[in-house]
Amino acid sequence: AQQAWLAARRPDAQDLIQPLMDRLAANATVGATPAGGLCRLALTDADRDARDQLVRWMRELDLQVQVDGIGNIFGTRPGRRHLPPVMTGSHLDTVATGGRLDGQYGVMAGLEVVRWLNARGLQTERPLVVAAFTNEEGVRFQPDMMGSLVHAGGLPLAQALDTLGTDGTRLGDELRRIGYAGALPCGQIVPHAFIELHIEQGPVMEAEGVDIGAVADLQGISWQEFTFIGQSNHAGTTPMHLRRDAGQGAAALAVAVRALAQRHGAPLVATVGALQLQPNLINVIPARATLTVDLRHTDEATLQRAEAELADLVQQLAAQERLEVQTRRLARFEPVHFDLRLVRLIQDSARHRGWKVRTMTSGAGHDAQMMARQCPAAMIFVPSVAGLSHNPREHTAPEDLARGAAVLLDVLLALAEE
Ligand code: HGY
Ligand code: MN
Ligand code: MN
Ligand code: MN
Repeated sequence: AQQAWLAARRPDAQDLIQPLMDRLAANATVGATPAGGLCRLALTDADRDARDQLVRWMRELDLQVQVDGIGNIFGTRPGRRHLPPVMTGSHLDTVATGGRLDGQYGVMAGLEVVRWLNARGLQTERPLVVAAFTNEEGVRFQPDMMGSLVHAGGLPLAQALDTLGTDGTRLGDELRRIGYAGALPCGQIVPHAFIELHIEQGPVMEAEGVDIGAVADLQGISWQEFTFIGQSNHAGTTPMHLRRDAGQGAAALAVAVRALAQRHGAPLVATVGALQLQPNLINVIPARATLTVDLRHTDEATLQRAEAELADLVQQLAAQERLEVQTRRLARFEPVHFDLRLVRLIQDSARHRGWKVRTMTSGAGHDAQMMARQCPAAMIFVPSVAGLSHNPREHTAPEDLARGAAVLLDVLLALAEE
């Protein structure tokens, strides 16, 4: 029955291109950067403006809008029956040097599915929900995927609200300041299934000429911050053997982190993304050095081993440079395996449309990995040009964006009829 229902209704991807591109272009006017990307750190004014625009669009589409205690926004399209809804969604916040598609694409495509159904007066058995989760990127407030993590019960709301940002602000205060401390209890909406549409943000699909990625799993993520503490001193008068140079500790660790990743080999990836020296002056030996290490791997035991090796390295370097060292864990998520039945629905839709589909592992973290704690979940990927993301030059061809939206529509409708 489902297949027949689907076959009778599926739109050509072409039908979706223009409205989707128009919606993405309108969305990209909020928090736009001179480089042509987006800068919408969670709970800033730019994030607020994007949220306000989304709520306006949801209301225009006759969706019932609800906001929960961590600021997650849900737009519900009623179904014929009061059943657990089929949910799709992603995030509106970005890294400071973000592109126009990361997160945005999944939310805007969800709105386009609703618009397509409204235009045809089609009602699904189950309600449909489009979601925008708070603070997926975790740049200003850690951990990342925070809104969906609280929704899925992985982080108590009170603890999340007390999180202090890298700018010293308290998350709960910022949420209230922008007007998105909502009344809906977190986790109240329990979906029948969750599907997230996202750009790959990596080079694999483009290299292999793949149209649709059916994401079956997502690698584990470890975020830590290390602070080396030495002694600031005069750069000219202090002999090398008398120094306690925090900067040397941090620089040595950054080099050692890459060697650790090379020793383990793919798919382990390791990144020193942030590094601050204090007092950061040309003629003063650094007293303190703070750096972050992002480790990821598809296998939990290997990720744990890499973390243990990193901990040993940090201790060795601190001893060698006669430094103290403090460690702060900022996020830790185990690898996630998505629901194979949903993965197959994605594959079926792509194949039925004659497109090349590949089963994939996600290198990036996504809200779907948190939703997988609450209900069956899976992701649809489309290719990223040159594999670029977290970069204003992030780009995906409109035809590819439309293909992803068409597969999303197929899968959501199939799930909404069961
Ligand atoms: O870091 C990540 O992978 C996610 O985009 N926050
Ligand atoms: Mn994203
Ligand atoms: Mn991202
Ligand atoms: Mn992400």
